[in-house]
Amino acid sequence: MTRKLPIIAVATAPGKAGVGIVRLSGQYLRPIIKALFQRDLLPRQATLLSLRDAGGQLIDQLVAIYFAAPASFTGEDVLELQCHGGPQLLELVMRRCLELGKEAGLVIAEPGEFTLRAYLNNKVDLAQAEAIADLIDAQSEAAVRGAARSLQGAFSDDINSLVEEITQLRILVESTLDFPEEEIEFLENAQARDRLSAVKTKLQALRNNAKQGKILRDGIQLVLAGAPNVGKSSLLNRLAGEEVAIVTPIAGTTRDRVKESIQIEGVPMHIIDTAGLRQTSDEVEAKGIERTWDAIRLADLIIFLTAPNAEKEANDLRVQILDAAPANCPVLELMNKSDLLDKNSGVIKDRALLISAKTGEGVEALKQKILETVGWSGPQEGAIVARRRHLDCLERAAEHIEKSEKFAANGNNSLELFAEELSLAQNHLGQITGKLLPDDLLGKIFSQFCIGK
Ligand SMILES: Nc1nc2c(ncn2[C@@H]2O[C@H](COP(=O)(O)OP(=O)(O)O)[C@@H](O)[C@H]2O)c(=O)[nH]1
Ligand SMILES: [Mg+2]
Repeated sequence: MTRKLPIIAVATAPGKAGVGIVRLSGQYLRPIIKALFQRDLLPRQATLLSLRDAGGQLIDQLVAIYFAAPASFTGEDVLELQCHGGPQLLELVMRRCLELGKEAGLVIAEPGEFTLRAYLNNKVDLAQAEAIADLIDAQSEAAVRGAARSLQGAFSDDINSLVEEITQLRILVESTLDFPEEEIEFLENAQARDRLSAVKTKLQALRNNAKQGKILRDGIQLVLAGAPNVGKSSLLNRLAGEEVAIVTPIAGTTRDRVKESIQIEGVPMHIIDTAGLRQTSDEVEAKGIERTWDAIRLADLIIFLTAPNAEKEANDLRVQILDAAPANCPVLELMNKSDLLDKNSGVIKDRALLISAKTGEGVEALKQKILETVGWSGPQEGAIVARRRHLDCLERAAEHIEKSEKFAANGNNSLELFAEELSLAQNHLGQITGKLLPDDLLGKIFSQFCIGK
């Protein structure tokens, strides 16, 4: 994975554009530059140049910028060719570069290889490298800002300072282990317990921050489920503000999943409207219902919709849905068609939130309820973006801190185990920024990048 050959790729998105950029990175690009333009380039200067094919015909007039190693994105020599942004033209530029760079071993870059090199050359740590991909993929303004902050190192700094605090604590413990006679009263004297609880508090804050960051990055998979005709598609349309799904009084209208992404206060919500759950002999509808269950099994949040006069079905469905929902996936029960309820007749159920997809009643309150239910605590000053991977590492670290706390409570008899748990917690934190990361995981992370990144 860590090959040393010079690489090339189109860095801009496929399609027509004013400008398209071809980027090269390698340990020593000067011979390739010379071959392309018959001259050297001064670092960090935009130079207008002509690129010609083997027959001397002009391919494009372009602006070239050369970044000399190590002062570049990848830490290697980098050459950026800012061409006109036509797909065919960029193809020709690439081909010509590959032709002239053949001798130097120039090859087409693999997905994420530029960023991988930046990581391997210590230009960014792993969390920052991931933030580059997250910045590019950001689905909302808040996610852009969070990714930019992670890229600047806000998340990594927090991780590193926590690792440092744990290191200090470990040094303290391990030095005591070398002098057994001093072990007595160690935990009290060194205020080890206080320091441990400070670490724990910090870690908890980091986990909360990362949890928010994951919501910003990935958004929420919100599944609308319920019996046919309760108004699931109407609610989707109401939330989306347009007619995305077909609504009719005929039960079984929605047969396939309809997806729509919206934002609630900057939080991306991927709403999945599903086929109503019921027994059916219709083959297509049955397939749709199977897909509904699939969606439920992958949801971050389920809205279980009911309607007046459909309470009987609801009682059966509620159990089945709660059963199929992933652990930790909240199920929000709503009663739709509140406009049909006689508000004075006492049929209003207190258990379910009331809304009307038809009139819009309760929909604003529902949006707030959704944010609250997924644990969104509003736009934060220092928000970052985070991934499942980060949350997993933080969770494992927290488990080891918990264990170390138990050993600390045991007094001096368990000092060694105490230190061991601290070290394990550190390892998991280190994986976030890439220290102590297994190699296969590294490949997996970077292969998810797009080509040219
Ligand atoms: N009165 C009233 N009718 C609604 C409301 N929401 C949906 N409906 C009607 O209920 C029927 C079924 O709606 P639809 O959204 O297709 O339900 P789905 O099968 O759950 O997707 C349609 O005739 C809708 O116009 C509501 O809030 N109030
Ligand atoms: Mg429907």
